[in-house]
Amino acid sequence: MIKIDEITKVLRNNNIEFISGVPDSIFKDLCLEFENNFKSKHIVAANEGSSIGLAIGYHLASNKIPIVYLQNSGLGNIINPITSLASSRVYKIPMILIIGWRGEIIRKKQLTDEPQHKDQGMITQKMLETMNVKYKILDKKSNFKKIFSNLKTDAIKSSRPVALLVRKNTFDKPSSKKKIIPKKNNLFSREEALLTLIKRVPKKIPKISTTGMLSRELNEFNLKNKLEKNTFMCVGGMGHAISIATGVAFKKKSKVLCLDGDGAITMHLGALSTSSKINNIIHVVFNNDSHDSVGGQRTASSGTDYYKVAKLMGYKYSKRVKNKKGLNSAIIEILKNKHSSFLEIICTKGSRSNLSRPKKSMIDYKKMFKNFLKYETR
Ligand SMILES: Cc1ncc(C[n+]2csc(CCOP(=O)(O)OP(=O)(O)O)c2C)c(N)n1
Repeated sequence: MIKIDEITKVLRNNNIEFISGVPDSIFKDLCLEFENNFKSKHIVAANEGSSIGLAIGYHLASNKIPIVYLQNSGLGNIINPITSLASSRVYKIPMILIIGWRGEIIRKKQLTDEPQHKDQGMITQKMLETMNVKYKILDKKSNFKKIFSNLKTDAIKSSRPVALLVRKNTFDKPSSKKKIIPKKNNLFSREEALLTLIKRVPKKIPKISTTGMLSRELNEFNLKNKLEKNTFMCVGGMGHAISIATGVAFKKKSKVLCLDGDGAITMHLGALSTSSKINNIIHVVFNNDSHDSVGGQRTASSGTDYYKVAKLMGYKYSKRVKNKKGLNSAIIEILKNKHSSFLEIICTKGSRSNLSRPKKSMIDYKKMFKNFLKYETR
């Protein structure tokens, strides 16, 4: 395995002074290392496309090579700024992308991974080739120093984005590990907050849950209570749960509940300008001040008062709660009111280590949900 310390040493020796991205579990320790030891050189972005914009700006101002890191799920978010700005037919901006390869293919075989990573894992190389981004695969046996130096030379010579495609289990743990987010005492965990809320929500209300652990926690509750049918888990498409909920609410008369994360809401914050106009939307954000599901790294919007932002973006009702009592009374108000509602729940990061994964096929979940919404299923 490649030691995290070796990566950071190589980056320092190559005078890398700009790193931006959205974290990924494949290199969670590396992201934490950027956070801890590259503080002034590191920007967590709202979404991966935004990282490309930041990198372009940095290059224009410094003539140096920026680094952008992302999970391959974020490739969709970077296509536009790469192909229409950084590409060799437009502004020719050199940069190095470090891409975590979920659903990776080894010797033409796909490794077992979650359903949302299967297609993306399969087309990742093709996407890079189509975007004219030269890439090298990095695994635990690679010589990082050599590969990085060659890629950097290539980025400079050809003046375009190049990439490192990183396999699972490539990186070792860092030698020193620091906690980056102070523990918030007396707050409930995301799961405790979720269970407190969900027990008060009538069963007839459709739920759309965000990408990551929250959906797994909800799925466990649903299984125990025979409620799987009223939930659509937004397992991929991070940041789009609220738009999906808005689409459902647009068609349905009942209230529709979106269970969101602070990282996810930040990724496509503009969607709130649409959702806030739909009266039957209940938008709940579990704010644990982190990308908890991929390692607990800070979000770009760390410290934001989401309930204030939501109000400014048009939600008629908007509140922040920090405990059971506040949450219980807010949900009673929300279920009574006739307008779009937003609730920010402050909670701690972390999840149970024995949390199960959804076991049915995504098609089965979809069919159940569509039946629940009283649509015909195919
Ligand atoms: C476009 C995209 N980028 C990155 C990821 C990887 N990813 C999955 S869950 C997650 C963190 C979500 O954070 P948040 O919404 O705050 O929820 P939490 O995990 O803290 O509950 C990330 C970054 C992804 N799935 N899709």
